[in-house]
Amino acid sequence: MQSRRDFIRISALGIGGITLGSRTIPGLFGKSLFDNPVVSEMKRYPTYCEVCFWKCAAWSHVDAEGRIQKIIGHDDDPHCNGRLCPRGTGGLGMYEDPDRLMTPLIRVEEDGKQTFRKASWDEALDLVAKRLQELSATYGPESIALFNHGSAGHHFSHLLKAMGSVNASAPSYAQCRGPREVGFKLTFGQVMGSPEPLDIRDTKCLVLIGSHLGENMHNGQVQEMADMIDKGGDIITVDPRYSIAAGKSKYWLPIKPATDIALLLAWINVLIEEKLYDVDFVQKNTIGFDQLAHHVRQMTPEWAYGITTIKPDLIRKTARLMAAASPAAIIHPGRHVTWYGDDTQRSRAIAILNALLGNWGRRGGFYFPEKVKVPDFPHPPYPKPKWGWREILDGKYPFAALSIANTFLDATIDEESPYAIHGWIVAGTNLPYTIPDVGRFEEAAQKAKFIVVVDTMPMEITGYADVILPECTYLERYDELRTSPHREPYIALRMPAAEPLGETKPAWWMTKELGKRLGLEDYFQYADFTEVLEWQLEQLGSSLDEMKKLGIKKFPRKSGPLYQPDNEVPWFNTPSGKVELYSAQLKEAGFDPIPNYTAHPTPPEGFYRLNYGRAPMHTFSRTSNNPYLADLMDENFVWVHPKVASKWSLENGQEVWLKNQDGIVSDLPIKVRITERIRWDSVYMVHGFGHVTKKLTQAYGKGVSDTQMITNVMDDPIMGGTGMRGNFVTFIKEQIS
Ligand SMILES: Nc1nc2c(c(=O)[nH]1)N[C@H]1C(S)=C(S)[C@@H](COP(=O)(O)OP(=O)(O)OC[C@H]3O[C@@H](n4cnc5c(=O)[nH]c(N)nc54)[C@H](O)[C@@H]3O)O[C@H]1N2
Ligand SMILES: Nc1nc2c(c(=O)[nH]1)N[C@H]1C(S)=C(S)[C@@H](COP(=O)(O)OP(=O)(O)OC[C@H]3O[C@@H](n4cnc5c(=O)[nH]c(N)nc54)[C@H](O)[C@@H]3O)O[C@H]1N2
Ligand code: SF4
Ligand SMILES: [Mo]
Repeated sequence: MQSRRDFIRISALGIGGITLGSRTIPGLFGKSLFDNPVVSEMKRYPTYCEVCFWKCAAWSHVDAEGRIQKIIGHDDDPHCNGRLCPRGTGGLGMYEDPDRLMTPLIRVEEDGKQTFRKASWDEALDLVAKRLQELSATYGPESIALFNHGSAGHHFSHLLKAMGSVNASAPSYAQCRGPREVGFKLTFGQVMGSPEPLDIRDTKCLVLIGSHLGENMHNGQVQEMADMIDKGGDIITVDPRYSIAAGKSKYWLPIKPATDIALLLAWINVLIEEKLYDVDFVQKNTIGFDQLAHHVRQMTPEWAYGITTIKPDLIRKTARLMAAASPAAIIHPGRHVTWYGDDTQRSRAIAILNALLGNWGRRGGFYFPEKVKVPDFPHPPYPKPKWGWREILDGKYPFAALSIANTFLDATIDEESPYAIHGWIVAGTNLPYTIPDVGRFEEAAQKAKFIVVVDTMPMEITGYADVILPECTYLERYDELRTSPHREPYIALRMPAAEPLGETKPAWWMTKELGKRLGLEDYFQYADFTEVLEWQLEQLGSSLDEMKKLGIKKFPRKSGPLYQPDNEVPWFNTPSGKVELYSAQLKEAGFDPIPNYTAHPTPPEGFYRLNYGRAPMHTFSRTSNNPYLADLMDENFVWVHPKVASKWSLENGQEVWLKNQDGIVSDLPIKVRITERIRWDSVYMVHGFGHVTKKLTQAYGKGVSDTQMITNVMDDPIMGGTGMRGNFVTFIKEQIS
């Protein structure tokens, strides 16, 4: 049966390909990015990196022939302190990638087969505007959803709101840090945001609970961690895997997966029973201490040992170490925290432990961040939508503060619902590699009546599009000003270092053109995005000229000191105005007011828990085709404990297929890496590989996609995060045909 939407592997169509007259791709071959070309003779243009969302400010260096030769971190930027991570340095590969999307494409049927044909921008934009308008007229503008991640999302969410929909969603919430934000908001009245306001450089004890800094290359944090180690600070790493951070730690706690809450409660028990907590902070600034103390009384290290496999003595020693360092001690809140569905509660336990250490607003703990408020370029008020993502949730996930991307998939499948989603704009997110339960994605993609994808690469998501709009890379465009919270408020400019290759265009241009076609020109009252930047910078007392020279600009703090002054009583944005160790809000909504440990299923016989994470030289699925970064690592391996390897007679480098608990077999094989660094009950792989699109000539067919194996999604009932670590895999040594 032919489906509404065949997945088109943009292959053999000859549609990508960078050929610009006689110009060959600069630097792609025969040059190492890690060489040192003479940058002093080059022109430099400010930018901020888009290879991940740490957004390091940088300079693109361009030679006399107009070729971008190198990207170097901005010395004054606290996100990078002049040093990009390997991915940022290799960001040039995003620009030079020979497989880039180069022209708009429209899905057509030829001889009964669906394919893409090249289209002009006018054709493509006319078609997108027409289809969006039709959907809007038939089902209301609210039925159009935006899936976004990264800078393009800013421009498209403005367009979406101007159309009358607030249904925009990014995987950085329900697939990433949502539970942490809710856990901290419930406890301290404040979310962590990005970058997290952690005073790592001055801390004396850093506790990492599955935060694998060093592989998770969030630049400023990794640098500060290195500094604190140099200054003699201690790290305690809780990770079932011997991570890079574990190798730098005073204590590595190889916890049994899915049992962290028990360890956290035992640590709380020790701090309270041994009176190691910050009594003054707790008395003045928290509510619910007595209930907490009562709650954890039985949760001794001995109790936790039986659950976590961490010895009682080690639990006590580590609790004492953090207490001795407090308030210059941090339990890192983590970032990708959607693990087991009880993630908001785990994040609450982390927040509570931090509160007991009295590190809020203290040097070496949490500082008070501040960011520059960049004014919105004037536009008419947005129309008021009749419904939005909250109606889609229908009371589910009561503490969700942002939309839940996967519920948009459900709302697309549920076509008859009054809150059905019918049209998708996808800008900068590779959904089938990002949202767990690919079957659900497939079904939703079939039901969607129209899909437009805005991307730089022919990633898998483009195979589902009706129209593909090729965006130029961050090195070829202006974008909104970066204004992230930090110790001092900063703004950073991104400007092009080169003309867009091929027919590619920036998202701001696409949205303006679509706005024009949708009768929304009032929302886009500028000929060029530089007018927006010029206006905004003028309001801030700067100018585009100045920013082109500076790249980043620092402003004085207005919100007060970086740390809590001793003579002032802090106020917390919670219902009680205090840190809520006991949460009446959660209780009222029917959830545990203080976190509890509940057991999770363990792998059945012959299966191993699928664990996954980051590699320092890659970001999700977006960099696996990057020529420079693929040079450093071009496939993922499945890490297997020697005991398991021996049981299965597996050898290093041997290819196996994986099968999960629901019978899903990986499309591709993956090579075995035998290592003591992983527990015997788990296997590990780096996320982002296993591409099935042939047009990704570098990444095609290499490794396995962890997402394909994640079909058991453990929803967080509090806020809707998609717990992904409850999946188990076994090995298939011969391919099943
Ligand atoms: N299985 C599994 N799933 C996960 C995770 C995991 O570890 N394992 N991690 C989760 C986390 S923490 C997060 S934050 C999300 C990340 O999820 P995503 O951000 O969706 O990750 P990517 O796979 O990198 O997809 C990014 C897409 O943006 C495109 N792109 C890159 N640059 C640009 C640009 O300048 N403009 C446009 N228009 N497009 C661009 C890329 O080509 C790619 O198609 O994934 C989540 N999902
Ligand atoms: N190089 C690189 N850096 C990145 C990214 C990238 O793509 N590449 N992405 C960025 C983004 S968006 C995010 S959200 C972060 C994610 O990075 P983090 O938030 O640091 O980490 P996670 O991906 O959640 O966790 C991976 C670690 O958790 C461990 N783990 C698995 N199960 C358990 C368990 O039950 N308990 C404990 N304690 N540990 C467990 C794994 O062994 C692994 O070491 O990384 C960011 N930094
Ligand atoms: S941490 Fe690396 S990839 Fe992320 S923004 Fe900074 S340089 Fe770019
Ligand atoms: Mo993330």
